[in-house]
Amino acid sequence: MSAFDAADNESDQSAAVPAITLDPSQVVHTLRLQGTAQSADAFLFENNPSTNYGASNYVSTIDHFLVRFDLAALPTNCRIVSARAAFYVWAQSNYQPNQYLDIFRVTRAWTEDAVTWNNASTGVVWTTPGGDRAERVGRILQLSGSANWDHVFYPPVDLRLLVQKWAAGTVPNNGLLMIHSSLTGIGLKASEYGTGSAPYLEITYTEEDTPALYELWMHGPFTDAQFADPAGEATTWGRSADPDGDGAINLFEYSLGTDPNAAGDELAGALRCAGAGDDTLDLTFGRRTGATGVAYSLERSYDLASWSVVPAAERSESVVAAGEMEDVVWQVQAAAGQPRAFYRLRLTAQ
Ligand SMILES: [Ca+2]
Ligand SMILES: [Ca+2]
Ligand SMILES: [Ca+2]
Repeated sequence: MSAFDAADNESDQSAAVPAITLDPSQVVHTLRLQGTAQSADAFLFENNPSTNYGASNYVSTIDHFLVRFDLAALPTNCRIVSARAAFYVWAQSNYQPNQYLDIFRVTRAWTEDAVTWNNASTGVVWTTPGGDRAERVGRILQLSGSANWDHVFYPPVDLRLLVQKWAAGTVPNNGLLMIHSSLTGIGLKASEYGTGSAPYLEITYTEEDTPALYELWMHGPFTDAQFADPAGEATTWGRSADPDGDGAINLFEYSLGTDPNAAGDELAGALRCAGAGDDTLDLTFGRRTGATGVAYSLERSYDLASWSVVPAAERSESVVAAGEMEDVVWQVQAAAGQPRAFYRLRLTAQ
């Protein structure tokens, strides 16, 4: 390729550019879900607990608001790159500072034309009136000023992790519950109002495999009731919590494939040792395939007092894939002049 300047002088030819073959699985797709064909929603009012507002296209002041987007077009096995939900406010009254709209994951199925404050569907009551929910997945800080908070979409809420769980079937897609916990009055529009102001969920994704995220794994050992307790993030289900008190935080239990609800399991024996030949040692451990958010390193000591990291260049690695977990073998050579050596595995949260 060459270029020409204004005087029509031609530049030197550039070097040939090799053709790039794009992996089809890495192509980013966009899915925008909005309106009555792609979502269902309903307002819930504590003062009218038996009235269905599934067909209402707006309300002047919300109490609770349910919305569920139809994810049928999303592949089960995919990687969510981004997912953002937005809601249209058309009025604000009695503004007070430090007020939020909190958004939760809904844990019970509901039907748009029958859901009320008391009932999820016809003849089925919520366990918690106003909607059964687990963890909060987002919140919107209310700001004053009609320029930003009247006839406009709120800033979008990041729902990437939740949509990844819905896509993979980790948790069922029962939608979102917005709770108006504030003193500020908010008027909101629903899917029936038209696509210019209906709530929307915009997803970008690739057809790569579902990633091995802690946030997906945690729905195995922990329950919705536990996720519903915000304090549980520090004590029960969060990455840094250690509910079984065995010294391994949940992130490390996830990383090693151990049980976060059982102390005294295989953590102490995570690193298995076998002689592989003269002066050669095989150190084996189980690692979650594709684990993210954690780094694994090997440490060595000659006296059990002073430890140092074994540089990656001083160990060879071989991996035997086995589904969700893989066996990793780090082979090390005996250190010259040392009658004995001790090894330990170190996990570091990132
Ligand atoms: Ca509706
Ligand atoms: Ca633990
Ligand atoms: Ca454990």
